[in-house]
Amino acid sequence: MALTTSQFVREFEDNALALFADELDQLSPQQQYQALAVTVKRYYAKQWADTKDRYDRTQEKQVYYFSIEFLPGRLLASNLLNLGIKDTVEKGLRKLGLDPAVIYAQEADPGLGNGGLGRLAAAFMDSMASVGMAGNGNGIRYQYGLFQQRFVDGYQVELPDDWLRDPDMWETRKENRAVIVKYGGQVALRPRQNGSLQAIYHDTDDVLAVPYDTPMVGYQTGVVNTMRLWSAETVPGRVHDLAEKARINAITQILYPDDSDSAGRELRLRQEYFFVSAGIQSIVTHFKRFHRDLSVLPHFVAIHINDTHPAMAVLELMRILLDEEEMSWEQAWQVTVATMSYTNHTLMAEALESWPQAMFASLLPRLFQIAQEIDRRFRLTYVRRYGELIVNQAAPLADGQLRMAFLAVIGSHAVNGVAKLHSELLKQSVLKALYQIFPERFTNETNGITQRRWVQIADPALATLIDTKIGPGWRRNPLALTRLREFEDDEQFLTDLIAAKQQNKLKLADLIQRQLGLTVAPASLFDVQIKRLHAYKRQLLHVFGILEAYLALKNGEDRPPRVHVFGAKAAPSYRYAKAVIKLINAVADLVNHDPAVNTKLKVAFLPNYGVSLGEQIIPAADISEQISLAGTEASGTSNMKLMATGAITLATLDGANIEIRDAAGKDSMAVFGLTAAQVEAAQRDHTYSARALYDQDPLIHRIVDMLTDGTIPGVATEGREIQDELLEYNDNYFVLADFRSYLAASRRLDQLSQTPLAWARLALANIAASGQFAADFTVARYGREIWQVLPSQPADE
Ligand code: BZD
Repeated sequence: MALTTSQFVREFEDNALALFADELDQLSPQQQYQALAVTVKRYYAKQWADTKDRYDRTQEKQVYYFSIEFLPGRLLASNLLNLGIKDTVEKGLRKLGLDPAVIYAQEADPGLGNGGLGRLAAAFMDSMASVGMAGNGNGIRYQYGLFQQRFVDGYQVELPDDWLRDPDMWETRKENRAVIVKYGGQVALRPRQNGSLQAIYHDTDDVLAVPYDTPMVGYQTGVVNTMRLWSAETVPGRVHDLAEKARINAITQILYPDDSDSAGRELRLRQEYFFVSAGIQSIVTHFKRFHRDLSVLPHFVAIHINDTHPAMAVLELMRILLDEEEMSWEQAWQVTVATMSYTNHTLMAEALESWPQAMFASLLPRLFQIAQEIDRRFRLTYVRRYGELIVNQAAPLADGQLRMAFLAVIGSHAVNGVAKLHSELLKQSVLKALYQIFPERFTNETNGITQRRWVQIADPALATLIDTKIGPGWRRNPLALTRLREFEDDEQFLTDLIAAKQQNKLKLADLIQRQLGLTVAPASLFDVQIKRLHAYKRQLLHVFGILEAYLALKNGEDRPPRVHVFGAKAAPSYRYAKAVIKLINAVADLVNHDPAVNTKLKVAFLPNYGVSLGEQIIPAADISEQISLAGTEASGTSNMKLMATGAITLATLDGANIEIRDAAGKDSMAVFGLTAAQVEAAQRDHTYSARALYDQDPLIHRIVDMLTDGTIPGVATEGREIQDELLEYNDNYFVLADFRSYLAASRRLDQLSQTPLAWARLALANIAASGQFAADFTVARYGREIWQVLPSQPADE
């Protein structure tokens, strides 16, 4: 877009005046932000309308990505970058005496997700627009996002995230596209003339689903796709008492704050059906504007089920095809399976959704009938070939439950995990029986990230430095980053790389100072672990590493200075995770205030980790902690973001760490710990004893004792709980088993840090290899292998 600075300034001033009847310098930063957003909206509005119009005219195949979570992050800088006007606009702002960073910070970061799954969904939206794929998001417009986290006395306190208090400047309410979603009631089946059955619904509770569309601006493609989020309202003209109104509003009021856990609550089931039914209805309605025959739906539409939360899309599409389109079961089923695909994001038992049949049947009676019929036919079709046992293990209905992952596999033509190891383990564990029946459906699609946000926007120092060496081509095609390898012996470049990192560390040090009142030396190694707090992610192992360093320093040993940076939210009901949060904060208190160690060791736990805080932490990281127990982390994506900005990974061979090592070279990562196969064997044969390690290893003994012997003030209760998990429950996540090997790997990094150029060379190897983890490539692969949708701007892979 050929926008000049003066044109922008004029338009911005005009919009400010029109919106607030005042000159720019009279406005609050929030008002300035709003005026700027309106200005930017004008720059893409036509492209958005044109994109939709083009999709209607060409009838190219549409992907609908169904996800109960989306974590897009703030959109202003991203929209400017993608429109190709970021530099111009920032210049204009400065000319007006305004600081772009201050204005960007006015935007609320929509926390409409818990973690990796939600962020991945948003990255896919950005990438689909950026490679020119017709990708649509379908989700929930939560009125309150994931809680805001504070620490009070080291404990996590959750505050409501009222992110819509100031208006969201990007969404547009599409009242004319609202649909009705029906719950409860009874269904009567009446034979039709043609022999099929007509479903008649009585006494349903009806809710209006109103869509809010947010533009997904492609990176200099002219493509603007749509993320559609649904909000629940009362149906106009119907009389409701207060309790009913409250029940309706509750549907889209809050995000469930459990990561990798199934809530199993009726409200959650209502939420799932809400956005699934609204989404499917709107897809079918739109489709019917252009086609009569729904049997061709899979040629024009792919629906993706992001984990099992939208798995009832299978049932809802069947319902519409059977009851409203009067298709035969066989044809409806063939259309449904050809349309649907499913991604699994976790192997953890507690995350596997299964609904009590009674609950499901009373809330969604017609869907339950369809589930029963799917189950009946599935058993009938496969029992002879695979036997009772396997069919029982794989059928959607069993033990009074409806098992959503199984329903998703049976109702989809493709199923994938999110990293190689995870996709293999899926086939060996939770989906084993279904893999035997449908081996051809199973694939792997390793996750990806958007370098645009994590490098171009969050790390301009690195981005401009890269430009000087290989030109700006990597900004469109991140694989071009591999050309940086040519400079691994260019000492000047390595020195510049160190300087760019230093600049970012200064900024983070400043943030730590402002937020925590803690002074950290930017010359220290910044050792970062940012992700949800979960036992399997083993923040505890990281804490034990800190305690070891503390003891060594107290003992007079010398160590290179390190700052340990944490960001992590715990699910409000997750006791153990909250205990670890308290422990980290208590250890921070201990070491940060001890003059005997605090020139060498600091702990900074920044509250309220999310996309925006990630943008400030990631560019400053030297070490990326990816230390989950092997076989537990499906992929991880902070591992990719951190490598892209030149952090060196300290990792187990888990999730996408494996692909990262393969890409960057095995010496570019500090690997430690048991392999997934070793963990599996130890679990199977019961050969692991945490107590034995505690008894035999004096260092482990000492550190485990520190949890309860008063060395760490204020953790009497939490320390005991954690100690019990280790010693009484035999350390489910093998923290003690991997401890020595973790320490050794961490010490190797200390060693390496003594030779800054050698360190920088490894950082460079990581940056150079990071391009293959662009989500642009991930969605292109999904398009080729699963959705049968091709990018129109080929991302050259
Ligand atoms: O998905 C995460 C995995 O734990 C990561 O390893 C992986 O990188 C990302 C993206 O594939 N899973 C989740 O984030 N899961 C959830 O957020 C979740 C939320 C609610 C209920 C169940 C799971």
